[in-house]
Amino acid sequence: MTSDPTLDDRVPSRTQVAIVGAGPAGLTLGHLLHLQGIGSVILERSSREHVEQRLRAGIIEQPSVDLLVSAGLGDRLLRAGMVHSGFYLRYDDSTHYLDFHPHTGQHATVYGQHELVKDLIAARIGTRRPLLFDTEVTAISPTGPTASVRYRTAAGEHTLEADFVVGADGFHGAGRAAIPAEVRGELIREYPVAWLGILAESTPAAPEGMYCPHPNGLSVHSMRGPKLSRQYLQVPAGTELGDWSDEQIWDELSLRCSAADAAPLETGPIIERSLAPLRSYVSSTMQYDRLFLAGDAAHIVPPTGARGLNSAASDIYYLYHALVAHYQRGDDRGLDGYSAKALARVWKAQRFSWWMTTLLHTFPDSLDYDRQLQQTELDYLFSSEAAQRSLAENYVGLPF
Ligand code: RFL
Ligand code: PHB
Repeated sequence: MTSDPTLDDRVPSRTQVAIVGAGPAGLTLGHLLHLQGIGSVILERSSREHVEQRLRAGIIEQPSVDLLVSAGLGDRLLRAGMVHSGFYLRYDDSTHYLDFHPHTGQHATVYGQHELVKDLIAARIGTRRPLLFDTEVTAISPTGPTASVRYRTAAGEHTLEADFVVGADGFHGAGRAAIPAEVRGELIREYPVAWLGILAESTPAAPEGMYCPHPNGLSVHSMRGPKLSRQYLQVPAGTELGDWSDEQIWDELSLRCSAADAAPLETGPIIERSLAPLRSYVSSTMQYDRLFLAGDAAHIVPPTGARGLNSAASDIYYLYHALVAHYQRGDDRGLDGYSAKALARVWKAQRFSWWMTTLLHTFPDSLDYDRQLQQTELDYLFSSEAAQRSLAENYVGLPF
């Protein structure tokens, strides 16, 4: 076993809040509760190395940054994160810039999710509260006078009792499955496309993020550093990573982002590839008795609007305040109203993600009519300050 304070023998058989999943949602909640003296145990299926290296989100909105900074979790984020005042949109041979700052006074921060997860894990270990890796939750019992969680480690099966269980265990976790199917409605929209993502040792295509809608499909050009680009290609659903050679990826990225007013795209060694299907999902309830869902466990969006991690942060903000009111003042109104409050903001993120997704992709079944609407919407965006303001306030993040 390891020498960090996550050893099995430090884990109590009872805690106040059992948190399933050491992603951004679970780790942030555990830390916020710790600051208020509320105990938790975090159980994570994967290894520490795996969660610290899993490449995902990059765009962190202002309310999420504020939440992390207020909890003392933002030091490295503020030091190493790249402040982006807006983003570029390149189409029809020309490049446009949309500046959020004049409309909102705010900006977005580009900081790799895995770097954030490293910071959150280091902070958790600093609190000496339990965080178990390689620990899979196999069953959650949320009803009765106490909740319980069954989990499996290399040492065998165990049970943890808790006042509450938080399912912050992502889209494929055990949390949502513990809500009976007859209680939980599901709202789903699947798109016939996916994003093939690369991390490459090359200079980013533009000084800030850039979206390039193109008849072949969208390309997205983001970054993780001055010589480290993060880029995405819209590909058909069902594509496999091996279907594309490095050369084909660079050719297609270069084609989609080419413009008369732009330098050619710099290429370089591709150091990581990933595939993400584009789908939207919302669970109609985020609470069942003593179980609360947060983040991707309850809802996902296509990555186009860069909202997923940020929606997880708003859930955590509401749930944290509700748990503090319960423990410190015996006030359960926040817990009772959690699902409705969290879902109201989740739906705003769903709306924005749907809008960005339909605006920027070329779908295989798009009609000429749809393409004309996209063109008109883009033209409207760059001719209307009101439209720019609306996009800007959503991209930097609506208040929690
Ligand atoms: P996570 O990060 O999936 O963490 C859940 C954790 O739970 C563990 N787990 C279990 N542990 C114990 N027992 C079980 N039975 C378990 N089942 C699962 C998992 O191992 C995992 O460690 O969920 P969380 O915390 O809700 O965070 C959500 C975000 O990860 C996600 O929404 C974002 O990555 C989405 N996303 C983006 N969001 C943004 O806000 N801005 C972006 O720029 C952005 N870009 C992206 C993205 C997601 C992408 N992909 C890969 C889908 C770009 C991409 C390409
Ligand atoms: C990213 O930097 O990973 C990124 C950028 C823009 C998006 C999604 C993800 O819409």
